[in-house]
Amino acid sequence: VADRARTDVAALVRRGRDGDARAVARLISLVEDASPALREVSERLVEHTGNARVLGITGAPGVGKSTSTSALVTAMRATGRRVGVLAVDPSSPFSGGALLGDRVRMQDHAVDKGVYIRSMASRGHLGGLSWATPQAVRVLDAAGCDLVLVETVGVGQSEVDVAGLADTTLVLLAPGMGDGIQAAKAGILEIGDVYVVNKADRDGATQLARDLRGMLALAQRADGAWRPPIVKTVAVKGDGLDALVEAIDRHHDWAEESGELAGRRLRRARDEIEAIALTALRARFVDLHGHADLDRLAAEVIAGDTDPYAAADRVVATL
Ligand SMILES: Nc1nc2c(ncn2[C@@H]2O[C@H](COP(=O)(O)OP(=O)(O)OP(=O)(O)O)[C@@H](O)[C@H]2O)c(=O)[nH]1
Ligand SMILES: [Mg+2]
Repeated sequence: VADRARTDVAALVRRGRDGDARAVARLISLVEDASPALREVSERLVEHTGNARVLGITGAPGVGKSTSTSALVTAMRATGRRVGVLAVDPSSPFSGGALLGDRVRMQDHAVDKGVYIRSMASRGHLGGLSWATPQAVRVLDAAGCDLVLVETVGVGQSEVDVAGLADTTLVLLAPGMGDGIQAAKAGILEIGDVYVVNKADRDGATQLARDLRGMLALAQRADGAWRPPIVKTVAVKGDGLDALVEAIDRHHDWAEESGELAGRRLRRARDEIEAIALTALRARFVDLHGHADLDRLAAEVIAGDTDPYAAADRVVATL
């Protein structure tokens, strides 16, 4: 409550929209910390959003996501687009090494006014990435970014989460990392709109691209469906970046024309509402039904006075 009293959200949003990077950073912090001001932030942002395209970038640790993100920022800036970057670290808040590396690499862009860069720890939030990232994307959208890049390490569920968040999802692979097997295992064959074989300067890149093409060809796709292209890059040198930008733009155009983009955005908003509602319900459940209350119901179940379904119905009816 003290936080709300101190935070002039309206002024922050105004400054953020004027391109004040510190205001943007502050807004993202409010989101990330689930500040009491979060509701007002969300409310005040909404009329300024809907312009940014969201590009998800995922792949196994070390494939070159951050290097590619940085190279993409350079390429996108060259076309005059304002760019926001969210590097989401799905690991615990205590292992900051990867983030530090990202920050160092991203310093290339530190003096560019048209670029916002932010690392976010997804911490142990219920729902991980899905929780704060959409709001952080909205902050950058409202701040006038034409494009928001969301980088996340492809471990566990996070790459699927990033695909749910993005208008276009890039899946990165690199030779010599056992990615062929990883691709099939992690289900990344379903989530990529554009596949990137990075480190194309290394042995095995051509073979990896060929294997990947073979695996993608096995997927059933309806007529008129998007066929994900494979682009080879050497992110450290910027090689292949023009072709990558072209593939991204082509996917965007297709998604817009086919209705896929509208469908994804609708699904995304729906998921977000559901996640917020369920979080609120859970909080209310805990508020209303402390241990004592549940223990009493449990005792009734044990005594044979009621069954667990009836007991649960009674609880749900109060929410
Ligand atoms: N040879 C070669 N090395 C590359 C290329 N792209 C990136 N690297 C190197 O690969 C290493 C990992 O690159 P990052 O961009 O940090 O990879 P990442 O996927 O972001 O890694 P995490 O965030 O830790 O998952 C770095 O040493 C890069 O310099 C490339 O095209 N060719
Ligand atoms: Mg990285």
